[in-house]
Amino acid sequence: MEKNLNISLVGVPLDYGQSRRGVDMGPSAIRYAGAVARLEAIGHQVTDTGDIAVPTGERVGQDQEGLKNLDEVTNACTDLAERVASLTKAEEFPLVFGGDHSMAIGTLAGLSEKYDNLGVIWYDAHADINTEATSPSGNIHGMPLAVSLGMGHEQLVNIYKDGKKIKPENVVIIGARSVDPGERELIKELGIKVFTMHEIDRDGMTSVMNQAIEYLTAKNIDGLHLSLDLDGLDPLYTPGVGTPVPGGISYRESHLAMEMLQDSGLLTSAEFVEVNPILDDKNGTADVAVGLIGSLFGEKLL
Ligand code: Z70
Ligand code: MN
Ligand code: MN
Ligand code: MN
Repeated sequence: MEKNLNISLVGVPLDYGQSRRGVDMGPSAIRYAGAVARLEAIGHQVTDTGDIAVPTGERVGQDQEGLKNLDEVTNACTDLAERVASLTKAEEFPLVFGGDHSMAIGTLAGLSEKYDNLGVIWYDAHADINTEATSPSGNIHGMPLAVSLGMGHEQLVNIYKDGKKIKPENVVIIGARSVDPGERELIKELGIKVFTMHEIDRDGMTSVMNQAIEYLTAKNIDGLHLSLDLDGLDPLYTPGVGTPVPGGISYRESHLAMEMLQDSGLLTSAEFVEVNPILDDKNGTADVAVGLIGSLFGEKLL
């Protein structure tokens, strides 16, 4: 990654992919925590392209075939895919703020316009690889990885363009510690690379990130996307998320992971999702997100 990128921010004030209100305010919270100034101080050129339009107010969504708010999520992800595709076309680096994680369906769909062999790092307590057949909740934020791999409801799978947007062998999940039975099966069936909390504790984050980067490099990826769910960190550091899971990645491990991604020079896009200011403590989760953005984009300690 270059030292002065042209970074374009996109906000996705989406909360239809899950059941707790407030995560639609995530993009505002991350901006308020100083994301633009932080990136500019590193030397990057930053353009805030604003938010994707998502219907607000009282919930208008309808459940369809075991999926909550299917049309609302579809519409937002379609708009996001178009925005992301136009940014990569303009050689801008897309940096997307959420919003619940269902938005990743749109981000990855948009990225698929430019990248045929995209690598994806999924930094999350969850695997987000349910389909409507395996989901315990019907929440689409538990499904974006499956959908992007071509599995699940066809309305979601065919967002922006028909079919799968990424390859299973190009995905690395980091931080998983809450995986549903159907997700476990699909992970095994597809052979997806997962570093759970067990591997992080046993081998250390340095080893895990080195392995992840080596693994993806060996796939000859033509771009690398980081999809970072703030619930990947331990809720001690990021309480402002809808589904906190104890025993998570530490603040220091997360900064190290971001610094190692920066040093890899591979990153071509990123998203920071699931910041919920209503559940947060003094916007601390957005502060952590902005700190991680600093490390990811080349802030140095000395
Ligand atoms: C569960 C489901 C999830 C985030 C919760 C939870 C998914 N596996 N994802 N919080 N970010 O409902 O599918
Ligand atoms: Mn809303
Ligand atoms: Mn997630
Ligand atoms: Mn999660």
